Amino acid sequence: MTDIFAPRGLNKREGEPRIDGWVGGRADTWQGHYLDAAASRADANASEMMSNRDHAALIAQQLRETDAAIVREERAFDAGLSLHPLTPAIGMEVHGIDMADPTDAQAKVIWDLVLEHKVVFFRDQGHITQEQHMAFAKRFADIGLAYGRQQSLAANPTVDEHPEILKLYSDEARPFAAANWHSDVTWSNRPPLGSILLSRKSPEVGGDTMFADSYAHWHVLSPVLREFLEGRFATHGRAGRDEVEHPICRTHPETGRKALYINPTFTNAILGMEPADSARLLAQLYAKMYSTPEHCCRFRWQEGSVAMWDNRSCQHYAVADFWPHDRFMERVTLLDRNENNEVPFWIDVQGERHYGRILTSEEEISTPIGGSTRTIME
Ligand SMILES: O=C(O)CCC(=O)C(=O)O
Ligand SMILES: [Fe+2]
Repeated sequence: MTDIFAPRGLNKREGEPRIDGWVGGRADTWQGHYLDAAASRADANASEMMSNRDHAALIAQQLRETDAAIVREERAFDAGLSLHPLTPAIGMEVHGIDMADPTDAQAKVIWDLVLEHKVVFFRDQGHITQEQHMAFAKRFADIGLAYGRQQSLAANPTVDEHPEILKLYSDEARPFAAANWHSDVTWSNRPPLGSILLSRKSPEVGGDTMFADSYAHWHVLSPVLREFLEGRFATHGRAGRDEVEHPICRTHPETGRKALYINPTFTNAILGMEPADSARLLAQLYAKMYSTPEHCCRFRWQEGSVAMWDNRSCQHYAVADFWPHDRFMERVTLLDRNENNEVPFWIDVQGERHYGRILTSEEEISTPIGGSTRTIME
Protein backbone atom coordinates (compact mmCIF):
# COMPACT_ATOMS: atom_id res chain seq x y z
CA MET A 1 0.00 0.00 0.00
CA THR A 2 1.25 3.50 -0.77
CA ASP A 3 2.33 5.48 2.25
CA ILE A 4 0.57 8.81 1.83
CA PHE A 5 3.12 10.44 4.17
CA ALA A 6 6.10 9.40 2.08
CA PRO A 7 7.76 12.37 0.37
CA ARG A 8 6.87 12.78 -3.24
CA GLY A 9 8.39 14.68 -6.12
CA LEU A 10 11.67 16.39 -5.31
CA ASN A 11 11.80 14.79 -1.88
CA LYS A 12 11.55 11.27 -3.16
CA ARG A 13 15.23 10.83 -3.88
CA GLU A 14 16.88 8.77 -1.16
CA GLY A 15 19.82 10.20 0.70
CA GLU A 16 19.34 13.79 -0.51
CA PRO A 17 18.46 16.44 2.02
CA ARG A 18 15.06 17.99 1.80
CA ILE A 19 15.31 21.38 0.19
CA ASP A 20 11.81 22.60 0.71
CA GLY A 21 12.12 23.81 4.29
CA TRP A 22 9.76 21.15 5.64
CA VAL A 23 11.11 18.66 8.11
CA GLY A 24 8.22 16.26 7.99
CA GLY A 25 4.53 16.14 7.54
CA ARG A 26 2.32 15.65 4.55
CA ALA A 27 3.65 14.45 1.27
CA ASP A 28 1.84 17.21 -0.56
CA THR A 29 4.11 19.86 0.93
CA TRP A 30 6.80 19.23 -1.64
CA GLN A 31 8.62 22.21 -3.06
CA GLY A 32 6.85 22.51 -6.36
CA HIS A 33 3.53 22.54 -4.59
CA TYR A 34 4.12 25.50 -2.35
CA LEU A 35 6.00 27.44 -4.98
CA ASP A 36 3.01 26.91 -7.26
CA ALA A 37 0.78 28.26 -4.52
CA ALA A 38 2.95 31.37 -4.14
CA ALA A 39 3.08 31.84 -7.90
CA SER A 40 -0.68 31.63 -8.09
CA ARG A 41 -0.91 34.79 -5.94
CA ALA A 42 1.88 36.67 -7.67
CA ASP A 43 3.03 37.64 -11.09
CA ALA A 44 5.50 34.76 -11.30
CA ASN A 45 5.86 31.21 -12.46
CA ALA A 46 7.03 28.43 -10.25
CA SER A 47 9.73 27.06 -12.48
CA GLU A 48 11.34 30.49 -12.77
CA MET A 49 11.15 30.83 -8.98
CA MET A 50 12.88 27.47 -8.58
CA SER A 51 15.63 28.24 -11.05
CA ASN A 52 16.28 31.87 -10.05
CA ARG A 53 16.82 32.69 -6.41
CA ASP A 54 16.74 36.47 -6.96
CA HIS A 55 13.41 36.16 -8.69
CA ALA A 56 12.06 33.97 -5.87
CA ALA A 57 13.31 36.51 -3.28
CA LEU A 58 11.57 39.32 -5.13
CA ILE A 59 8.28 37.41 -5.25
CA ALA A 60 8.65 36.54 -1.54
CA GLN A 61 9.11 40.21 -0.74
CA GLN A 62 6.05 41.19 -2.80
CA LEU A 63 3.95 38.58 -1.05
CA ARG A 64 5.15 39.68 2.40
CA GLU A 65 4.13 43.24 1.57
CA THR A 66 0.74 42.17 0.26
CA ASP A 67 0.12 40.06 3.34
CA ALA A 68 1.22 42.88 5.66
CA ALA A 69 -1.24 45.21 3.91
CA ILE A 70 -4.07 42.71 4.42
CA VAL A 71 -3.17 42.39 8.10
CA ARG A 72 -2.93 46.17 8.55
CA GLU A 73 -6.37 46.61 7.03
CA GLU A 74 -7.80 43.91 9.28
CA ARG A 75 -6.17 45.42 12.40
CA ALA A 76 -7.49 48.84 11.44
CA PHE A 77 -10.98 47.42 11.05
CA ASP A 78 -10.75 45.65 14.43
CA ALA A 79 -9.62 48.95 16.00
CA GLY A 80 -12.67 50.73 14.59
CA LEU A 81 -10.76 52.57 11.86
CA SER A 82 -11.39 52.69 8.14
CA LEU A 83 -8.70 53.38 5.56
CA HIS A 84 -8.96 55.58 2.49
CA PRO A 85 -5.75 55.82 0.46
CA LEU A 86 -5.00 59.06 -1.41
CA THR A 87 -2.60 57.28 -3.76
CA PRO A 88 -1.13 53.75 -3.80
CA ALA A 89 2.26 54.82 -2.41
CA ILE A 90 1.77 57.90 -0.27
CA GLY A 91 -1.01 59.32 1.90
CA MET A 92 -3.70 57.43 3.81
CA GLU A 93 -6.80 59.05 5.24
CA VAL A 94 -7.90 57.29 8.42
CA HIS A 95 -11.47 57.62 9.67
CA GLY A 96 -12.81 56.61 13.06
CA ILE A 97 -10.19 58.15 15.34
CA ASP A 98 -10.82 60.62 18.14
CA MET A 99 -7.41 62.14 18.89
CA ALA A 100 -8.68 63.14 22.33
CA ASP A 101 -9.04 59.51 23.29
CA PRO A 102 -7.31 56.98 21.03
CA THR A 103 -7.13 53.34 22.06
CA ASP A 104 -3.81 51.49 22.22
CA ALA A 105 -4.88 49.37 19.25
CA GLN A 106 -5.63 52.51 17.22
CA ALA A 107 -2.27 54.08 18.11
CA LYS A 108 -0.49 50.92 16.98
CA VAL A 109 -2.35 50.82 13.67
CA ILE A 110 -1.69 54.51 13.06
CA TRP A 111 2.05 54.15 13.60
CA ASP A 112 2.19 51.19 11.19
CA LEU A 113 0.29 53.27 8.64
CA VAL A 114 2.66 56.22 9.06
CA LEU A 115 5.62 53.90 8.43
CA GLU A 116 4.01 52.37 5.36
CA HIS A 117 2.23 55.36 3.81
CA LYS A 118 4.61 58.15 4.99
CA VAL A 119 1.75 60.52 5.87
CA VAL A 120 -1.69 59.85 7.33
CA PHE A 121 -4.64 62.21 7.62
CA PHE A 122 -7.57 62.50 10.01
CA ARG A 123 -10.71 64.64 9.76
CA ASP A 124 -12.93 66.39 12.28
CA GLN A 125 -10.46 66.82 15.15
CA GLY A 126 -11.20 70.51 15.72
CA HIS A 127 -12.55 69.72 19.20
CA ILE A 128 -9.18 68.70 20.65
CA THR A 129 -7.37 71.06 22.97
CA GLN A 130 -3.70 71.92 22.62
CA GLU A 131 -3.03 69.63 25.60
CA GLN A 132 -4.80 66.76 23.86
CA HIS A 133 -2.84 67.43 20.68
CA MET A 134 0.40 67.10 22.66
CA ALA A 135 -0.82 64.06 24.60
CA PHE A 136 -1.72 62.32 21.33
CA ALA A 137 1.78 63.03 19.96
CA LYS A 138 3.38 61.62 23.12
CA ARG A 139 1.78 58.25 22.35
CA PHE A 140 4.30 57.93 19.52
CA ALA A 141 7.41 59.90 20.44
CA ASP A 142 8.89 62.52 22.69
CA ILE A 143 7.81 65.95 21.62
CA GLY A 144 10.08 68.91 21.02
CA LEU A 145 10.00 72.63 20.65
CA ALA A 146 8.93 74.28 17.44
CA TYR A 147 12.05 73.41 15.47
CA GLY A 148 12.52 69.99 16.86
CA ARG A 149 14.97 70.03 19.77
CA GLN A 150 13.92 69.80 23.35
CA GLN A 151 15.60 72.45 25.44
CA SER A 152 15.01 74.64 28.44
CA LEU A 153 11.89 76.64 27.89
CA ALA A 154 13.51 79.81 29.18
CA ALA A 155 15.73 79.84 26.10
CA ASN A 156 12.71 80.29 23.87
CA PRO A 157 11.80 83.96 23.44
CA THR A 158 8.35 83.11 22.08
CA VAL A 159 7.25 81.23 25.18
CA ASP A 160 3.54 81.07 25.66
CA GLU A 161 1.68 78.47 27.63
CA HIS A 162 2.59 75.79 25.06
CA PRO A 163 5.97 76.47 23.48
CA GLU A 164 5.92 72.91 22.10
CA ILE A 165 3.24 73.98 19.64
CA LEU A 166 4.45 75.68 16.48
CA LYS A 167 1.81 78.14 15.33
CA LEU A 168 1.69 78.74 11.62
CA TYR A 169 -0.92 81.48 11.35
CA SER A 170 -1.51 83.32 8.11
CA ASP A 171 -3.97 86.09 7.29
CA GLU A 172 -4.40 89.02 4.94
CA ALA A 173 -2.02 91.30 6.82
CA ARG A 174 0.61 88.65 7.54
CA PRO A 175 0.71 86.14 4.70
CA PHE A 176 2.84 83.09 5.28
CA ALA A 177 3.17 79.59 3.85
CA ALA A 178 5.99 77.08 3.93
CA ALA A 179 5.88 77.06 0.15
CA ASN A 180 9.10 75.23 -0.53
CA TRP A 181 9.87 71.52 -0.66
CA HIS A 182 11.57 70.29 2.49
CA SER A 183 11.57 67.80 5.27
CA ASP A 184 11.64 69.53 8.60
CA VAL A 185 14.72 71.05 10.17
CA THR A 186 17.38 69.25 8.12
CA TRP A 187 19.68 72.14 9.06
CA SER A 188 19.93 70.50 12.49
CA ASN A 189 22.12 67.51 13.29
CA ARG A 190 19.04 65.85 14.80
CA PRO A 191 16.09 66.64 12.58
CA PRO A 192 12.75 65.68 14.15
CA LEU A 193 11.30 62.40 12.94
CA GLY A 194 7.84 63.73 12.21
CA SER A 195 5.04 66.16 12.90
CA ILE A 196 1.34 66.26 13.66
CA LEU A 197 -0.21 69.33 12.02
CA LEU A 198 -3.76 70.41 12.88
CA SER A 199 -5.87 72.92 10.99
CA ARG A 200 -7.60 75.37 13.36
CA LYS A 201 -8.85 77.48 10.47
CA SER A 202 -8.77 76.65 6.77
CA PRO A 203 -9.07 78.93 3.76
CA GLU A 204 -12.24 78.56 1.73
CA VAL A 205 -10.12 77.81 -1.30
CA GLY A 206 -6.49 76.81 -1.68
CA GLY A 207 -3.89 76.20 1.00
CA ASP A 208 -3.46 72.48 0.30
CA THR A 209 -0.32 70.69 1.43
CA MET A 210 1.60 68.39 -0.91
CA PHE A 211 3.70 65.43 0.20
CA ALA A 212 6.33 63.55 -1.83
CA ASP A 213 7.69 60.05 -1.36
CA SER A 214 11.44 60.08 -0.58
CA TYR A 215 11.81 56.31 -1.05
CA ALA A 216 10.46 56.67 -4.59
CA HIS A 217 12.80 59.62 -5.16
CA TRP A 218 15.72 57.32 -4.39
CA HIS A 219 14.53 54.27 -6.26
CA VAL A 220 13.78 55.94 -9.57
CA LEU A 221 17.36 57.17 -9.92
CA SER A 222 19.48 55.25 -12.39
CA PRO A 223 21.67 52.50 -10.89
CA VAL A 224 24.78 54.48 -11.91
CA LEU A 225 23.56 57.59 -10.12
CA ARG A 226 22.53 55.60 -7.03
CA GLU A 227 25.98 54.04 -6.91
CA PHE A 228 27.57 57.49 -7.24
CA LEU A 229 25.44 59.02 -4.49
CA GLU A 230 25.27 56.14 -2.01
CA GLY A 231 27.68 56.76 0.85
CA ARG A 232 28.05 60.47 -0.02
CA PHE A 233 27.06 63.35 2.23
CA ALA A 234 25.56 66.78 1.65
CA THR A 235 25.77 69.93 3.76
CA HIS A 236 22.60 71.51 5.14
CA GLY A 237 21.92 74.74 7.00
CA ARG A 238 23.50 78.14 7.24
CA ALA A 239 27.21 77.99 6.51
CA GLY A 240 29.30 79.00 9.49
CA ARG A 241 26.37 79.04 11.85
CA ASP A 242 24.58 75.73 12.05
CA GLU A 243 25.76 73.73 9.08
CA VAL A 244 25.65 69.93 9.29
CA GLU A 245 26.29 66.95 7.03
CA HIS A 246 23.68 64.29 6.30
CA PRO A 247 23.87 61.20 4.12
CA ILE A 248 22.28 61.72 0.70
CA CYS A 249 20.97 58.16 0.81
CA ARG A 250 19.34 57.91 4.22
CA THR A 251 18.42 54.53 5.70
CA HIS A 252 15.14 54.65 7.60
CA PRO A 253 15.82 53.40 11.15
CA GLU A 254 12.51 51.54 11.40
CA THR A 255 11.72 50.27 7.89
CA GLY A 256 15.34 49.81 6.76
CA ARG A 257 14.42 51.36 3.40
CA LYS A 258 16.56 53.91 1.56
CA ALA A 259 15.38 57.45 0.92
CA LEU A 260 16.80 60.40 -1.01
CA TYR A 261 17.55 62.93 1.74
CA ILE A 262 18.25 66.29 0.11
CA ASN A 263 15.95 69.28 -0.28
CA PRO A 264 16.19 72.67 -2.00
CA THR A 265 15.26 74.55 1.18
CA PHE A 266 18.17 73.58 3.43
CA THR A 267 20.70 71.52 1.42
CA ASN A 268 23.79 73.43 0.29
CA ALA A 269 26.22 71.13 -1.53
CA ILE A 270 27.34 67.57 -2.14
CA LEU A 271 30.62 66.92 -0.39
CA GLY A 272 33.57 65.89 -2.51
CA MET A 273 32.34 67.61 -5.68
CA GLU A 274 33.37 70.86 -7.31
CA PRO A 275 30.80 73.53 -6.29
CA ALA A 276 29.55 74.02 -9.86
CA ASP A 277 29.20 70.25 -10.43
CA SER A 278 27.42 69.82 -7.10
CA ALA A 279 25.02 72.68 -7.91
CA ARG A 280 24.27 71.21 -11.33
CA LEU A 281 23.66 67.71 -9.99
CA LEU A 282 21.45 68.99 -7.14
CA ALA A 283 19.41 71.02 -9.64
CA GLN A 284 18.96 67.95 -11.83
CA LEU A 285 17.92 65.83 -8.86
CA TYR A 286 15.38 68.44 -7.70
CA ALA A 287 14.01 68.73 -11.24
CA LYS A 288 13.44 64.99 -11.27
CA MET A 289 12.08 64.81 -7.70
CA TYR A 290 9.55 67.60 -8.00
CA SER A 291 8.31 67.01 -11.52
CA THR A 292 6.87 63.58 -10.86
CA PRO A 293 3.27 63.84 -9.61
CA GLU A 294 3.14 60.04 -9.34
CA HIS A 295 5.32 60.34 -6.22
CA CYS A 296 3.10 62.93 -4.55
CA CYS A 297 -0.22 63.30 -2.84
CA ARG A 298 -2.07 66.52 -2.16
CA PHE A 299 -4.25 67.07 0.87
CA ARG A 300 -7.22 69.42 0.96
CA TRP A 301 -7.65 70.85 4.45
CA GLN A 302 -10.85 71.48 6.34
CA GLU A 303 -11.10 72.86 9.83
CA GLY A 304 -10.11 70.08 12.22
CA SER A 305 -8.14 68.12 9.61
CA VAL A 306 -4.81 66.64 10.68
CA ALA A 307 -1.71 65.46 8.86
CA MET A 308 0.80 63.22 10.63
CA TRP A 309 4.00 62.61 8.66
CA ASP A 310 7.35 60.90 8.79
CA ASN A 311 10.20 63.29 7.91
CA ARG A 312 12.45 60.32 7.20
CA SER A 313 10.38 59.05 4.29
CA CYS A 314 8.63 62.08 2.81
CA GLN A 315 8.85 65.81 2.13
CA HIS A 316 6.13 68.46 2.07
CA TYR A 317 5.16 71.79 0.52
CA ALA A 318 2.39 74.15 1.65
CA VAL A 319 0.79 75.63 -1.47
CA ALA A 320 0.72 79.44 -1.15
CA ASP A 321 -2.38 80.17 -3.20
CA PHE A 322 -4.87 81.20 -0.49
CA TRP A 323 -4.18 84.87 0.23
CA PRO A 324 -6.09 86.86 1.54
CA HIS A 325 -7.82 84.07 3.47
CA ASP A 326 -6.98 82.99 6.99
CA ARG A 327 -5.13 79.72 7.50
CA PHE A 328 -4.26 78.81 11.10
CA MET A 329 -2.23 75.65 11.66
CA GLU A 330 -0.76 74.20 14.85
CA ARG A 331 2.04 71.66 14.79
CA VAL A 332 3.43 69.33 17.43
CA THR A 333 6.90 68.07 16.55
CA LEU A 334 7.91 64.43 17.10
CA LEU A 335 11.41 63.52 18.29
CA ASP A 336 12.77 60.03 18.34
CA ARG A 337 12.96 58.33 21.76
CA ASN A 338 16.20 56.77 20.59
CA GLU A 339 18.74 59.59 20.20
CA ASN A 340 20.87 57.56 17.78
CA ASN A 341 18.01 56.95 15.40
CA GLU A 342 17.28 60.64 15.36
CA VAL A 343 20.60 61.40 13.68
CA PRO A 344 20.28 60.55 9.96
CA PHE A 345 22.52 57.67 8.89
CA TRP A 346 23.22 55.44 5.94
CA ILE A 347 23.75 51.68 6.40
CA ASP A 348 26.31 50.08 4.11
CA VAL A 349 26.24 46.47 2.85
CA GLN A 350 28.13 45.32 5.94
CA GLY A 351 25.35 46.75 8.08
CA GLU A 352 27.50 49.58 9.43
CA ARG A 353 25.91 52.95 10.14
CA HIS A 354 27.51 56.12 8.76
CA TYR A 355 26.65 59.51 10.27
CA GLY A 356 27.42 63.00 9.04
CA ARG A 357 29.51 65.52 10.97
CA ILE A 358 28.39 68.62 12.82
CA LEU A 359 30.22 71.54 11.26
CA THR A 360 29.39 74.06 14.01
CA SER A 361 28.76 73.78 17.72
CA GLU A 362 25.93 71.71 19.14
CA GLU A 363 25.01 74.68 21.28
CA GLU A 364 24.28 76.86 18.29
CA ILE A 365 22.29 74.15 16.56
CA SER A 366 20.15 73.69 19.65
CA THR A 367 19.24 77.35 19.88
CA PRO A 368 15.78 78.06 18.57
CA ILE A 369 15.46 80.81 16.01
CA GLY A 370 14.26 83.75 18.04
CA GLY A 371 11.89 86.64 17.65
CA SER A 372 8.81 85.41 15.96
CA THR A 373 6.84 82.30 15.18
CA ARG A 374 6.45 83.65 11.65
CA THR A 375 9.58 82.30 10.10
CA ILE A 376 10.50 80.06 7.23
CA MET A 377 12.70 77.76 9.34
CA GLU A 378 10.10 75.02 9.25
O1 LIG B 1 1.39 74.67 6.52
C1 LIG B 1 1.56 73.55 6.08
O2 LIG B 1 0.73 72.93 5.42
C2 LIG B 1 2.89 72.85 6.33
C3 LIG B 1 3.81 73.68 7.14
C4 LIG B 1 5.12 73.01 7.40
O3 LIG B 1 6.00 72.97 6.60
C5 LIG B 1 5.29 72.34 8.69
O4 LIG B 1 4.39 72.39 9.53
O5 LIG B 1 6.34 71.72 8.88
FE1 LIG C 1 7.64 71.70 7.33
